[in-house]
Amino acid sequence: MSEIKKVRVPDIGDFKDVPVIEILVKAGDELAAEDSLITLESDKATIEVPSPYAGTVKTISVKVGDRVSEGSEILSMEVSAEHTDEAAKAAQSEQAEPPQQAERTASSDNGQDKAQPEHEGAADTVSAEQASAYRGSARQPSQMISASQDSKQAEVKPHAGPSVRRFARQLGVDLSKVIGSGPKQRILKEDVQAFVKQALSKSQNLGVGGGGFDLLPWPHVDFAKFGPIELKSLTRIKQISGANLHRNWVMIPHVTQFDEADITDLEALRKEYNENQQAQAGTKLTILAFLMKAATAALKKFPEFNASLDSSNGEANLVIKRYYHLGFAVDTPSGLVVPVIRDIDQKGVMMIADELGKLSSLAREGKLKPTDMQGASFTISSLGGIGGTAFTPIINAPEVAILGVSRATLKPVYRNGEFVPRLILPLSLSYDHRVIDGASAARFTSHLASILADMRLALF
Ligand code: CAO
Repeated sequence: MSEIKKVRVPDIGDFKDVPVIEILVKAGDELAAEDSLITLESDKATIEVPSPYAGTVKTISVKVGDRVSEGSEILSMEVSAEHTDEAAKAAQSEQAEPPQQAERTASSDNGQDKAQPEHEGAADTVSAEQASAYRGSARQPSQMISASQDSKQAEVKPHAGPSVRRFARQLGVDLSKVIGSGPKQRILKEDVQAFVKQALSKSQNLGVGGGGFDLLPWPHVDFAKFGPIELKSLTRIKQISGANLHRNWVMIPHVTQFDEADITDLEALRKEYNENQQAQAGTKLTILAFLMKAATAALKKFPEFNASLDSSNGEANLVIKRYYHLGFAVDTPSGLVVPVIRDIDQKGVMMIADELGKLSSLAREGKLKPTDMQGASFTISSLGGIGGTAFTPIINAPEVAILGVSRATLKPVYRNGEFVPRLILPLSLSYDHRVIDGASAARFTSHLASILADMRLALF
């Protein structure tokens, strides 16, 4: 005998109208009790709601972006009567569990998980951003949330769901070493698989690929022996972007192509526009807005630069994107962030400049939403407002190229038998050499430089 049960959001403490950021199941999925159903994210915590029953998902009542509170319907499940009885018994026995036990479970480490598999999800929702855990409708969420938030150990727990944790344990993978590619650096099953693949290929290459020069352990030096020191923790943004940059630098064979664009005429146009229009429009037209437009025209001509590598079916493929969402690096007091302006091909430079200004302000105030930083197909990193002549930007995976821009300076250019002063903009294009050949990169930057010298070329 089976019956249809509606699963609702359980008591989640003081949280109300919490956005759903992930749906972890779909209709037809066979679930075990305690499998995660959805992830909620409030300002302060990430909350994963587990299934109270084992059974089959029939219908899903929520979608990503919906806001839910205690009692909101999540889904309906077909549950065998036997399982509902078991769930009720389990709930009763958990209610009898003393609070200290629940708190210890919430911050338990992997060793404890092994001894108590029924509690394994307790730390699953503890993310680096002080995310907290909620397990089992019969427990007291507020106790568990505070237990997670209070525990320093819990703050650094990897952010992964119960099934991924189980999978990682089966393979003996230490999740703290795995970089998550899901929302908020959440670790997905594919990340664990990629980690294992990488570890296997590393061990195969050990002592062979390095020509006798394998990586040495990181040097640990007592700097205090040499003089006064100060310890400063890295900001959260730097810790996350550092892990991403490290992965991208190590995993992508980068080459950087340097070039120069003559932007004398473009700068004259920009200045004239700003002098005449800025007061009315209220938006400052910057070089970066033109660069985005010009880069998009170049991406249309060279689609492999607006792409990502994909090996999900076991072969290497290129996913060419027919949309033009450009990320741009913003220097903030807490570190580097990369908001994204969408559909650049459908926008004029004024609209782009307006969005640039708004997103840069939000970035500096730390108010960007995760969606403001998603979906880029290509990125521009401009240090032109600060200085420098060239640099080697690191590709923002899974993109395959990034354009670095340095400060434009007046240079003497030989034209028609004489040197004339021209405003020259340095370009540094880093590209993934697995996807892009050097010749294509040189063609791309030459074409981009031509467009910047004469924006009318962006029309073609
Ligand atoms: N050459 C010469 N001058 C430039 C220039 C360039 N390439 N780019 C900008 N400028 C000028 C601007 O015209 C502006 O001058 P005025 O105030 O006289 O008009 C001034 O520099 C400041 O520009 P800006 O930085 O406010 O505006 P922007 O649109 O060029 O850049 C943003 C916006 C968000 C990209 C920038 O503020 C920023 O944060 N840059 C840093 C990005 C970064 O850290 N990259 C490194 C990533 S790898 O670690």
